[in-house]
Amino acid sequence: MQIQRIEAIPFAIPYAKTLRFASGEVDTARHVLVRVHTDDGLVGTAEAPPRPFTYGETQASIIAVISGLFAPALSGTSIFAREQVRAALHRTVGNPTAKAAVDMAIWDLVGQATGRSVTELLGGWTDEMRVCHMLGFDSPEVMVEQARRMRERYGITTFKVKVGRHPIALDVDVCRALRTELGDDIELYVDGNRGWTPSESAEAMRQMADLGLTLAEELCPADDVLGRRWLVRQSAIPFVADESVPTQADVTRELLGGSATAISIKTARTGFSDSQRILGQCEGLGVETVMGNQIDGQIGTACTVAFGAAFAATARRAGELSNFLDMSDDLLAEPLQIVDGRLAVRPGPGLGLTVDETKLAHYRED
Ligand code: MUC
Ligand code: MG
Repeated sequence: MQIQRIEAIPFAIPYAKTLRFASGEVDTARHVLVRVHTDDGLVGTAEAPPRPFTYGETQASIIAVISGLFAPALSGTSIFAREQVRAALHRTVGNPTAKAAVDMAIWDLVGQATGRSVTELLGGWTDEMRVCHMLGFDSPEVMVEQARRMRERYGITTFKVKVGRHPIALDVDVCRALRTELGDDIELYVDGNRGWTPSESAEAMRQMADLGLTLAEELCPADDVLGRRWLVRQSAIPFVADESVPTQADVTRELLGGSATAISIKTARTGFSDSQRILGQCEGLGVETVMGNQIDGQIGTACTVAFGAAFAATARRAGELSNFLDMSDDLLAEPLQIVDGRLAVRPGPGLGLTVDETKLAHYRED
């Protein structure tokens, strides 16, 4: 069962509501659908979301690296030789979401070929996760209203609040309003996307100390090396590294350097193979993880839940699995459903994904 060819198809689906955060904004999901074909007719599916403000990748660069380097390097490789696949991908530096999508599409093939779901192959812990919704920048009234709607309509009770604005009161007011209006039974945590300095971050966390926040993510840049260590030392809650940890070595550096005390695992950037390694690293070091969101569509979200549900350590917390609700449409023939605040792993072998070919024809850009 050998890899024969790889398609990298650009598509664009508008958002119903623009997501704004400290490092950028997204109003259209301009992603790349990755399809890995085998010599006996199986097709593995995943998607790569270009995030130039986080990893430097663009839709064009993802297509170029997959078509120009990864496809020729992998042609003829067995889908079961995952270490060979990984070695071939890692010969190229960077390009995390392009590598991750190819890796996950090949895991999808392994599942299809063996009649097992990817979740079973990875760890088989459970078949669903609690969902956390990400709230982008807006006024306190609008953000409270969105959270309320997510709770009423989908049963979601965990929210990651985007922060990192100036003045910091803009974000402090939002978090306070969410806690006051929605009560004590919702979980709230914050993600600064490097928007603040270490001292602004410390001041904001002081002002929000009574709000029962559970995690603080990338409040300031990891490149503020000493400032970030100073901030993390005084943090009363786990400090999550997200965009500062696209590789295993980055995880080691951030944790051992004292610049983070928890890790966001994003299958969109480390696929299944490297996410598995990062999870092992974190468990071995006694560090908590959260399943993060790379502003994923439904295919990316199905990948995140497939991985998150596979392990006890990743299924413990709510995973960031609902960004697709803010999109106007998607590519899956059977849309993902969040019910009672939970998202189930897709049934069936592999990742269980069927692309609606009419929708793909409509949204593809090549
Ligand atoms: C997140 O958790 O930061 C926004 C930027 C990025 O790289 O990912 C998203 C969500
Ligand atoms: Mg983040």
